Amino acid sequence: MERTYAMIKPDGVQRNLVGEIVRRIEAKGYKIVAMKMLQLTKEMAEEHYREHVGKPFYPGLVSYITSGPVIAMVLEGKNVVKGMRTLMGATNPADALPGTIRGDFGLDVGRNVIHGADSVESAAREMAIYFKPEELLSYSKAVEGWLYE
Ligand code: DAT
Ligand code: MG
Repeated sequence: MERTYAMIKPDGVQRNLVGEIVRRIEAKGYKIVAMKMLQLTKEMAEEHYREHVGKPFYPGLVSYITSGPVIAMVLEGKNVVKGMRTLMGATNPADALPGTIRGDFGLDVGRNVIHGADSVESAAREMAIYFKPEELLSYSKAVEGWLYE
């Protein structure tokens, strides 16, 4: 089963949106296989956002993502990488549709509430920044027969 890395950003935590966001993820049917709260170091942020080094928004991005606690998660489910991107909505909340997390809860591209990996490869790279392999749990849930045919 596919896995992705997702993270509720410092604004999501500060705005008391953790429960609402986790509720949406669980209601969709994705399984939480790892979750913790932490505050990113500058080094972790630089590794996480290494594809954006040199872009004009990069310094602000690193200072935002390290500005407070985040909720780091590994999620599992059918096509979860693409599905989480859909649940999150467009990068800029101004373009994100109502019904998506960014569309419902964000205004500014620099405060877009949630991160989600953009490919299976990015997901694997990102989850390794935050979790040891043994922290990713494999378990079954009774509801699976009602989520998957
Ligand atoms: P996403 O988070 O949807 O994967 P991304 O990887 O292109 O988007 O960019 C990472 C983050 O950087 C994004 O969540 C918000 C910020 N960002 C992206 N483009 C930006 C821009 N043009 N101005 C300001 N911040 C931007
Ligand atoms: Mg990205």
